[in-house]
This record gives sequence, structure tokens and C-alpha cells, in this order.
Amino acid sequence: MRIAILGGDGYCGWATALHLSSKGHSIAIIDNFCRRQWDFELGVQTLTPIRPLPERLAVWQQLTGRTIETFVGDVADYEFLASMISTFRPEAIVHFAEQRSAPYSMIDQKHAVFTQVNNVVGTLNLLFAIRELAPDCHIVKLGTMGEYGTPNIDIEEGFITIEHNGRRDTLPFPKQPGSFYHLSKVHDSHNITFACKIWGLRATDLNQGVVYGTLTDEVQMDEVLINRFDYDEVFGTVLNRFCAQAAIGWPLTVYGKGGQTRGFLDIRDTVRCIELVCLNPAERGEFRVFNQFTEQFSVLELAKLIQTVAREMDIRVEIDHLPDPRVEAEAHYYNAKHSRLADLGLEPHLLSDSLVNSLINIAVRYRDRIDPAMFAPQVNWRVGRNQRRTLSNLRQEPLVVKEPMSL
Ligand code: NAD
Ligand code: USQ
Repeated sequence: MRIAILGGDGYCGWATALHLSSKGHSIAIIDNFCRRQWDFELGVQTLTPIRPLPERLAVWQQLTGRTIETFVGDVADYEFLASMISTFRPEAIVHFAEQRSAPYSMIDQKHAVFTQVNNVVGTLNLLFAIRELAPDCHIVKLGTMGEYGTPNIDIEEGFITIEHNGRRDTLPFPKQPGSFYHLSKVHDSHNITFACKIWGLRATDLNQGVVYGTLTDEVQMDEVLINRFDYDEVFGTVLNRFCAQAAIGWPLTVYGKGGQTRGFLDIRDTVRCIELVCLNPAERGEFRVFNQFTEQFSVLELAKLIQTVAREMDIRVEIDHLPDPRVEAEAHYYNAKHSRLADLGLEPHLLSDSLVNSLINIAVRYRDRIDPAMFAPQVNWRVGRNQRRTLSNLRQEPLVVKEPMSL
């Protein structure tokens, strides 16, 4: 298949591009490298040193003989996106190209507006470009489990059948997102649902849980291909942060009680899920929702697990309960369904099998690059970024907020 990977220089997109390329698909990576700029803006860096995209792609070609095309530009720029689609003529477009950090979206007004403009306009552009130029193309859109929030009932895969005043209907599952970032994903989902209905587009919304791990079969072929490992307080996800903390014996930063429960999956399952979804596209006019995660854990369960594994490696770590900088339930019911990808053939990797190799060993290997200043949470949901404890090298002006497209 001809598959375009929007956001292919990022964490999930890079591993997916290599995996699909290794399976013989023709791949194009589309990215404007804004993720690399956000690291500069925040004064942080991935634990693993990531090389420039052209260098990574040259090594991939040397190793496999496979070429991956690149289109450098902004998905929120309609002319650029349309020209990529006309040139590359994809049969599927996998859309990872969004600002994906909840804390980043909660820093202040500019970051909230930037996040929603970048994400919502990018997806709207994609819908219009596909309608105009490639109406048969399958949209594979990365959503998030956080769209649902933490309701006190089981979470279904996208839709719920309810009875009300004696009548029955199947409706979108209620959304209770917990940040302006997570809200942007809800807005995307609504726009995609509507476009499928009115224009007969085909789309799969993948409500993905928290992804962990660095290693896939492809990225471990050469160190130049290594994936990102973010552990800072804005882009670092909880497992990465705990593993980086454990690697230098730093107390694990559990926010609040630690009863926050989320769905998780190994990066190897992310790339496999995308492959399965591309090979089994939605029908024309169909909007599908799959919950893309394999196991669920509370934050405190993860901290205890890492503490135990670290002890076996002769590393002693304490667990700290910091005041929760977020507004979220710290203990709650959580039971989310996730059978549709397994029905397509996903065979999950379990955290217990990858925790040491794909996470803790990587953190230990690069531990000289760990800066403990990146562990303290600085972004607070109630007041934004904590000005008194701003990182010394944080730039004053965050970024240029994009103007909405002129009509
Ligand atoms: P990432 O930040 O590592 O990668 C995103 C890539 O998209 C970056 O390379 C960035 O430069 C690019 N990008 C962003 N906006 C762009 C634009 N307007 N034009 C062109 N390129 C743009 O993020 P990730 O962790 O790989 O996540 C990918 C997607 O998966 C996101 O949509 C995210 O919301 C979703 N997701 C991620 C996780 C996770 O745990 N990492 C979990 C659930 C969902
Ligand atoms: N947490 C801690 N300590 C930390 C960091 C986080 O206790 O040091 C807690 C948070 O308060 C939260 C939970 O861990 O309750 C998860 O936080 P996270 O930063 O790992 O994940 P989240 O903000 O939800 O975002 C990540 C990705 C995002 C994706 C989402 C999937 O950054 O792109 O959409 O996971 S989900 O969580 O299912 O919405």
C-alpha cells in the first residue's frame, strides 16, 4: 500500500514508518519538525539522542534498500497538505501530527490556543484535502483514551447503546477529557464523524492509551534509528519518567494518591495496530473507533512495579506522593473495553516482558544524559506554568500562534 505518515519524525510515527516500510509498503513521512522545536523552547531533550531525519532515513536505506519519501511542511497549511496528497497519492493516511502533551496545552492561553489550532485545523485540512483529492483514501487518526475521561461505568469502544424514556439508540460514548490537549482530540473526533457522514469518507479513530518503550524490531537495527524517550515533566509520560527516575535512584513522582488508572501499550503494539488497521480499512462512509491499548494500570501500581524491578537491579528508589498538579480523579473506577484490535489479530506484548529491556535498561544506558531538574512538575492545571520555578533556560516567548486559515 501507499501510506502517508503525518508526524513521521515523532515517537509513534517514526517507529510506524519503519515498521510499515519493512513490510514492503511505500511510505512517505510528513513532518514540520515542530516537536524538535518544542524541546528547544522548553530547554529539554529526549533521553535517547535522536539524529536528524535525513540521517536516519539514509541509514534505513543502507540497511534495508528501502526508500522512504519525505515532505517537510505543516499539516495545518492546506496548500502543502494538498500538494503532498496529489504527489504521493496515498491509499491510507496515518495522522500522528498533533501537539500531544496535556501539560504543554495547559501552560497558558497561547499554548492552549496553539494546541487546538494546530490539531483541529490540521485534521480539518486533512478531511477537506481527502474529499477533494483522494476520497477513497482511508484516514487512520490517532485519538486518545483520555477523550473518555474516567466515568463511573465501563468505557465502550466509541459508542454506547442506551435506553431513555422507553426509546433506544446507539450514540457516541460521552466525552469528559481532562486537558485542552485531550479536548482537541474530542473536537477532531466530532469533525471526522461529521465528514464521514456527509461526504462518505472512510476513517478509523484509534483511541490510544499511553505508549511505552523504545524498541521495535526496526529501530533496534542501528543506534542511528533509535526512537525518542521523553522524560521531562511536559512531554515525558509516566512510565518513561519513572524509569528515568529509577535509573539515577531519584524518588518516583507519583501525583497525588496514584489511583489514576490508564490504558497502556508497548510501542511494538502501536506499530502492529496501525498495520492491522491499514490492511483492514473502514468502509466508505464508515467512522470506526477502536480503543488501542493492551493493559491497564494505576500510577501507583506502576511505581511499585518499577521499585521492585529496580531493587532486583540493586537500585533503591523511594516513592514520593507529590501534590497532583492536574485536576483529575486520584482514585476511580476504570474498565475500558479493547477487543476490536485483538479481533483483527493483535497479539499484545505485556509490560512485564518489556519493562527491563525496552525501558529500564535504556534509561540506565543513557543515564548520564538525565537532568533531574526535568522531574519536578512545573505546569499546574489551576494556574498554568509555575512562574516562580521556571526552568532557567525557558524562552520567554513560547511560540508563534498560527492564524486560522483565511477563507
Ligand atoms: P510526537 O510529538 O513524538 O510526534 C508528533 C509528530 O508530529 C512530531 O514529529 C511533530 O513534529 C509532528 N507534528 C505536530 N504537528 C504538526 C503539524 N502541524 N504539521 C506537521 N507535523 C506536525 O508524538 P507521539 O507521541 O508520536 O504521538 C503521535 C500521535 O499519537 C499524537 O497525535 C498523539 O496525540 C497520539 N497519542 C500518543 C500517545 C503517546 O503515549 N505517545 C498516546 C495516545 C495518543
Ligand atoms: N503522572 C504521575 N507522575 C508523573 C507523570 C504523570 O503521577 O510524573 C500521572 C498523571 O497525573 C496522569 C497519569 O500519570 O494521571 C498519566 O499521565 P501521562 O503524562 O503519562 O499521560 P497523559 O497526560 O494522559 O498523556 C499521554 C500522552 C498523550 C496521550 C495520552 C493517552 O502524552 O499524547 O493522548 O497519554 S491517555 O492517557 O490514554 O489519554
